[in-house]
Amino acid sequence: MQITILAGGIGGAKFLRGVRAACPGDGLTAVVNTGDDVTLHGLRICPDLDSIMYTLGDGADDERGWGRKDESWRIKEELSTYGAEPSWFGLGDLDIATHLVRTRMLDAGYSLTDVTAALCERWRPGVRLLPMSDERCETHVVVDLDGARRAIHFQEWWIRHHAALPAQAFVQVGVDDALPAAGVLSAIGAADVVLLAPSNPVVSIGTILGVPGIRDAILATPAPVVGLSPIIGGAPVRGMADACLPAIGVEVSAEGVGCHYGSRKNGGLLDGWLIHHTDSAAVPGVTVREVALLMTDDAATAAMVRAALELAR
Ligand code: FO1
Repeated sequence: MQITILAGGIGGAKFLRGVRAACPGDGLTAVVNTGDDVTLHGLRICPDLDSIMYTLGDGADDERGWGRKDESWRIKEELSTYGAEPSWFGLGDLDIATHLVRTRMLDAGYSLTDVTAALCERWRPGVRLLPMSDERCETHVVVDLDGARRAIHFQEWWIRHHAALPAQAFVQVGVDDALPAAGVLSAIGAADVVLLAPSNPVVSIGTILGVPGIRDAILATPAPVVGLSPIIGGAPVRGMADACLPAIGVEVSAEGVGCHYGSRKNGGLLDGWLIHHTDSAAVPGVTVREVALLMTDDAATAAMVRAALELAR
């Protein structure tokens, strides 16, 4: 069976571990958010692709959720000693090797898709990782800062400001010139099932859907589309979806996000919507099912995936 998953960073990575555990032998393709990508100190950094690659490749620091386990920060300390800004971004020594290889390959003309495949030769994630686009399509956040309204890079908003500055809007810089990466549209069109991971509906799933052609591919695919709610009991399990949803006028609830995604019967995305058993959600035109949605370990996540595939059937 071919399963295609739209996924973001930390939540997406955990979810993909469960998909891999629940579906051994199936063809698994993740379409990954690259809106968080950033160039710092001359290096091209792809946080969501790296979080997923490290997590599936058993190299991630599970506590932090991003970056490498057994990491050290000597270069970061040296950079701040030089006063080389930004000092707020946590660049680990081991992680820098990934960015050096990626940056060198991109500078040599390889696509981000090819670079990701090359890095995965080492990490063997067991899931094909596709960037949503090979073009730069960075998420910037419109905020009021020092008395002026301005757009700052998502990473600065997320890390330096802990998403505490109210987001007035999210802008995908470069999205008009972005195309889905090679393989993305066919991965959606030829899938037996499409899953929306319990990732941030705005800056992860929403960003992927913002790439011209991807939303239409979801609408057109013959495969059932099932989403899993990232909101449990009115709050995100992790991350800061509650700082993002108000900016697009969506209620921070399983029902709010489900209705935001909408039903494929009337131009939306979903056929099915999995919510946590403590929640309730009425999503017109969408079959809602209540399951345990806490990804406490791979077995729990695999059970969620099996429930989603059951709903898809
Ligand atoms: N998140 C933080 O909260 N602080 C950091 O210093 C930080 C550094 C970092 C470096 C590489 C990387 O791949 C991810 C990093 N993240 C950090 C996580 C990242 O900001 C977010 O996980 C994603 O962009 C959102 O999913």
